[in-house]
Formats: sequence, structure tokens, C-alpha cells
Amino acid sequence: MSYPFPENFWWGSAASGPQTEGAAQMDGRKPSMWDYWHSIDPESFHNEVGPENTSDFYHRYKQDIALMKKTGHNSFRTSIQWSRLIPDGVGEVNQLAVDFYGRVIDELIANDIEPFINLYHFDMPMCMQEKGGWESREVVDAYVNFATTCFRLFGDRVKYWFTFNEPIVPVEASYLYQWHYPKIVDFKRGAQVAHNTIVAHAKAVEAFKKMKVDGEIGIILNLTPSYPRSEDVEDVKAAHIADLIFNRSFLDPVTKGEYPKDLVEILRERNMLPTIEVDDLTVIKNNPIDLLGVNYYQPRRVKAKETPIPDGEAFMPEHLFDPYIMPGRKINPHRGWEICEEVIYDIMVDLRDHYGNLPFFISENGMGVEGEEKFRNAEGFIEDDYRIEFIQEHLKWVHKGLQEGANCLGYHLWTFMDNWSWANAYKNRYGLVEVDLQKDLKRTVKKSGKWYKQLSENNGF
Ligand code: BGP
Repeated sequence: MSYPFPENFWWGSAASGPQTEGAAQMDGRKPSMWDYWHSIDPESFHNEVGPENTSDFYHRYKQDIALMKKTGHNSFRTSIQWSRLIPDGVGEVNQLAVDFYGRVIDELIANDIEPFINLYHFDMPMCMQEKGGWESREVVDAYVNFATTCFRLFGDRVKYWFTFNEPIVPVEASYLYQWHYPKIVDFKRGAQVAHNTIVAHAKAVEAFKKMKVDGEIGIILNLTPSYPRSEDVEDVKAAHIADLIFNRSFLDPVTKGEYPKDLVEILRERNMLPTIEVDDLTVIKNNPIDLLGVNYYQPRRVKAKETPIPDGEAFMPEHLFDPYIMPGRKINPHRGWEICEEVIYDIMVDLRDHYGNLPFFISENGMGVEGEEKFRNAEGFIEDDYRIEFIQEHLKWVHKGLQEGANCLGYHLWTFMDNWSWANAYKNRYGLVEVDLQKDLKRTVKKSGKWYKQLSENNGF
């Protein structure tokens, strides 16, 4: 074996409640922002497919967990849907949801699969969205109550907790780039959302510690390192600014307990700082995470600003840099994203050298493929050698980082089975297991799923 991994390394995958459970209107669940948005604007979703049924994990979890076992999982992340557990956002807890999540957690443990539970994966309950979503401090308090309820209900069995998945995505998607409902374009409101999310996170960590839950708590961040076009001062400065806005904005407060000073300066100069309430900075300072999840898909490449800012346009991050398309970059032709494996190593070195070598794991990495049915072989399963190669090439760099002392505890692929992915619905397939939308959501293990089992059994390749 050329690439052995440390003992007890986590091999598994990540998913989320809203993307897999389905049963959106069953057993007391109330709509999230996604159900509502799909009901008023189905055209915004690929093939108009909404979150109603997704992959029906709600009913098929036993079969799915058996498949996780079959594909070598020793750990698996999903999320608890706030809109299922506390359908009105605050108040009564839905016993049917308690039963469901309890059964899932028990089934995972019975199969020796460590449950990793995340508490928010873009899925704002609609009743909370009506109160302003993350712009509202009332919603922050409601989230902390939801998190505390989860710790109380499942803290006896779940050892690894995460407050948020990719909290910058709702800022980008709903307040800058109009990818997600409510499609607002307003940096300052986005900055408020970011700050309130960080406060919600810190307060949840504080509650977790106060309750003395026997486990660890962290957050999952999508780190998208920024690389300058050249070593020219202006390009380097542009990359640094992009890095501050998109990575350090969350990474620093959750690990070091404070915002990067140069980011604060950039926002202050432009009058873009959010309102910060008394005690916010103290709660952030006092509640660093135990464990970080790193989602990595692709780098960000930037250059010094060259294109003019449209007259009168309100502030956007792109006023400070231009995106840069690097000639000769490697592309995943089935998704259009750049593939650059060694970036995962750069992240590991950065965490080692600048973040006290805190414990972390790769919590998402994966290859989306549109039209993947075309790779089905005569035996009827998808022969996704490209995905095996993608994982191997990234793992080689993870291995190197580990050898050089980075504190990486595991690797989770996005994702276990093909799932519904927000506005992209079922467009890009990422699973180790195929979900056939034409055949009653039939599950078939792909070639990568068989390979992943060997990888996990051998603890390397
Ligand atoms: C990540 C999200 C996941 C998932 C994935 C794939 O950023 O955490 O929820 O959706 O991206 O995204 P897509 O299907 O758009 O390629």
C-alpha cells in the first residue's frame, strides 16, 4: 500500500436532512424556505424538481444505512431539520421527529457507523424566514433553543456535533448573488446575516459546554483558498482581500474568537460593518470550536481589479478584485468546476501553521457529474473511474499533509447517494450509490462505492 492512513481515520460521507429525507409534508413537519420557494417559483429549480420527496431517506434509512456499511462507512454526517423537529421554529417539539432521528442515530450506531450531526444546512424554517431569517436576533435565539433541544435529546448518543454547514453560502446565495431565495442584493444585510450566524454558532457552543454534553462540537466551513494571478503586489492584495471575505470571515471568529482586523478595516472604510450587540464579541471570544469540518471543492483565483465598477452599483466584494481564469487549469467537464488537488494540502498547512494545528477533518469533497447515466455498464452499475481517481488524487495530498504533521482526522465524501441539491436539484450526481429517479429511487452501488469499501477496509490505498 502506497498511502496508509492513521489508525481510526474516519472514512465516510456527508449528506443533509433536507437533501435526502423527503417526506417534506409528513408527520408534522412544516415548510422550510426551500418548500416555500419551490411552491412559488419552481422554474428556479433544475427540471423544476423540489424538495418534496428528495431521496426518501425518511422511509428507507435502514436500507440506506446497510448500504453505508457496504460501502465502507465508519462515520456519516447528516443534519437534523429544524422544520421537522420544531415545526413552528420555537415551542413544541415534534415527537415523531424525535422518534425518526433517534431511530436513524441508533441504526447508525448499531452498524458501527459514528453519527456526525449537523444542525443547519441552509434550511431555514419558513416561519423563521418570515421573521427575517438570520437578519433577526429573535431567530438567533430560536436557533439556540433548537440546538439545545437537540443536545438534550440526542447528546447521550451523538459525540460529534456541528452548528452549521457552510454558513457563508446563505450570505452569498441569498444576499449577494441571487442564487437562493429571497435573492436580495445587499452586502450590509449580508454582513449582518454573517455576524448573526456567528453569534448563533457561538451561543450554541456555549450552551453545549454548559450542558456538559459528552462529545465535541464544531462547525463545517467551505474553505476556498484564494490564489493570485501573479506575484504582483496588486494581484496578491486582491487575493488576500478575497480570502478575508470568503474564508477568514468565518474561520477566524470560530477558531481564534475574533474577526480579522484587516477585514474589519475594509468593511469599516465602506460603511459595511454589521450592528454588533453588547456581549456578541465576548461570546464569540469565549467559545472556540473543538473540531473543524473543511469542505473543499475548488480554489478561487483572482487578479487585481481591472474591469470598471458599474456606475452607482452598491458595494459588492467584486469591487475589490476580479475573478481570474487560469489558463490550462484542470476542469471537471461534467460540472464545470476546477479540480486542483494540492489545494487540500495548502489548507492543511495553513491550519497547522496559523490555527494552532487544530483537529479537523475533510467534511466534504467530491465530484459532481451531470448526465451520469451514460456511464452505466453492461452489468447495470455506474462505472465512475473518474470519481475514484478524483478521490485518490485528493487523498495523496491529504496523506502528505498528515505526514507533515497536520491534524486531519478523517475524510468524508460528498456524498453517500445521489441527492437533491438546492436549485440544482438532481442535476449533478455525487454519490457512491446511484439513486435512479426513473425507477422508484432505486439504489445501486457505483464502482466508486465498491472501491470506497476497500479503501476503508485497508485504511489506505
Ligand atoms: C456543497 C453543499 C452541499 C451540496 C454540494 C454540491 O457546497 O454543502 O449541500 O449541495 O455543495 O453542490 P451542487 O449539486 O450544486 O454541485
